Amino acid sequence: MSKTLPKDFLMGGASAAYQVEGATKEDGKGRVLWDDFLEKQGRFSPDPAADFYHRYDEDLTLSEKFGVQAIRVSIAWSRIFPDGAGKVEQRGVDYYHRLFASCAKHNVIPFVTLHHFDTPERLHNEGDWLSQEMLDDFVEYAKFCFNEFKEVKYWITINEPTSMAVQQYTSGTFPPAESGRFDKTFQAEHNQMVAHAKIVNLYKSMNLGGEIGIVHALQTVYPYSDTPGDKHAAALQDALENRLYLDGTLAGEYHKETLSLVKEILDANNQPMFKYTDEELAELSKAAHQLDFVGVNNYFSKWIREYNGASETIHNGTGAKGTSVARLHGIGEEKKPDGIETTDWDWSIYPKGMHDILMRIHNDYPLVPAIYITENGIGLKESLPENATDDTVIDDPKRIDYLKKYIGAIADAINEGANVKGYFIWSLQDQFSWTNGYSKRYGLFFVDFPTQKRYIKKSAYWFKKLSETHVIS
Ligand code: BGP
Repeated sequence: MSKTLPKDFLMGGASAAYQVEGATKEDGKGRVLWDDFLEKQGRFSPDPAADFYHRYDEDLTLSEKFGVQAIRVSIAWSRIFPDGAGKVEQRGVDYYHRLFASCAKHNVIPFVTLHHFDTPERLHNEGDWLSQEMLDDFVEYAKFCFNEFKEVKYWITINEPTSMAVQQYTSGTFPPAESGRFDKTFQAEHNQMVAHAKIVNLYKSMNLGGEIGIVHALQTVYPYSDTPGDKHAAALQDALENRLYLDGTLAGEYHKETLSLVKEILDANNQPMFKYTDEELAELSKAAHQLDFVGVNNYFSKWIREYNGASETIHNGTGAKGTSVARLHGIGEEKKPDGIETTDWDWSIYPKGMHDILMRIHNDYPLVPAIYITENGIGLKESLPENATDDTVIDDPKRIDYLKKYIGAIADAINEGANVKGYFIWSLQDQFSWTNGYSKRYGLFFVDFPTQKRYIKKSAYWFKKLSETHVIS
């Protein structure tokens, strides 16, 4: 029998400003941490991305047609405050009002993220999430948005605080590209949680009648085997990537065992424990008690085994299968059990991981009222057939297969009690990928980047049917 989703389950598509808008130098937009980094790297440019800055109405027209009832967008902080704080750029403000009006016209609900990896350049240079100035300016920017964009009813404070911190300071794939600095990673994680909490508490005190949440990257971590060493290594990896965050934002307190795992990682690397104050902990607790929802981004799971060597990470940024390496000193190494299917970017395809992380939130973090899947999908190498016409439909059976399995796992978790209220596919249309450029496509809608023409993928038809029937078939 086919699995089904609840009748009021929301079907959405996800995006992020820097990955879709393009127009990075238009209408007074300020520079962000990526501009210089990508220019120096010389591999790919964030322009034109999906040219969403000019084509949002076209994409929202497609969304309405294909059963996409909600869309995740982010506001580019540097379009509103080009320098991170101070002078407001009215053209940026006007753009987002136009975007939200287009959402309303097409019956698409916007879920709006305030920070999706795109820190303004000046604040990044002053220490990014490690600087107090950044934290204060972020709260001010959020306050401005809440007062200005009253048409928005769903807010997300920060997208994937863990990925940001880990990629900035542990694996070095995001600017400033430092590696092995677990002390900076944990401090940046904590600081983001405090900023998030202050913003939740502020929003709730404003009584604007909307909802607010946070989005976490939660890759389920399993021990490679049942040995105590592998189990402990998995617990350490989980503390780095999931547990500290889940505790801080969903329970509003760091559990003793979580802190002891964090300290163990730092001790092994001769690095100091992150700093936190009682006042900050009180802020976290207050926010966790008022949070409306948590967003879960889950693509893959990890298996970790004991490892005692030096840190070494090789990021697969080209889609050359089998090239990823991740071994972290004081934690463990990634090793997939035989038989686990992977994408070209070595991401495991493991729907049970989605189910398990949802049940963990349901069981271990009872304060959370609701869960949305805010990102899930598969990156594929796709191209336009040579003889393509305007009506060409791109065949993407692997995506349909992936979605069926993962959304099926979500339906299972809902049946077991998890309050999952919606699903956003990553991504709505093909977009710019931070570390893979334009070769890793996730969209329901294919974007021919040179012409910016949109083509429909078969998965969009599949998605439309699911959105209309709520039957996964
Ligand atoms: C998430 C980010 C997204 C998006 C996605 C896919 O971590 O929130 O912004 O990029 O991952 O990642 P990638 O483009 O590296 O495949």
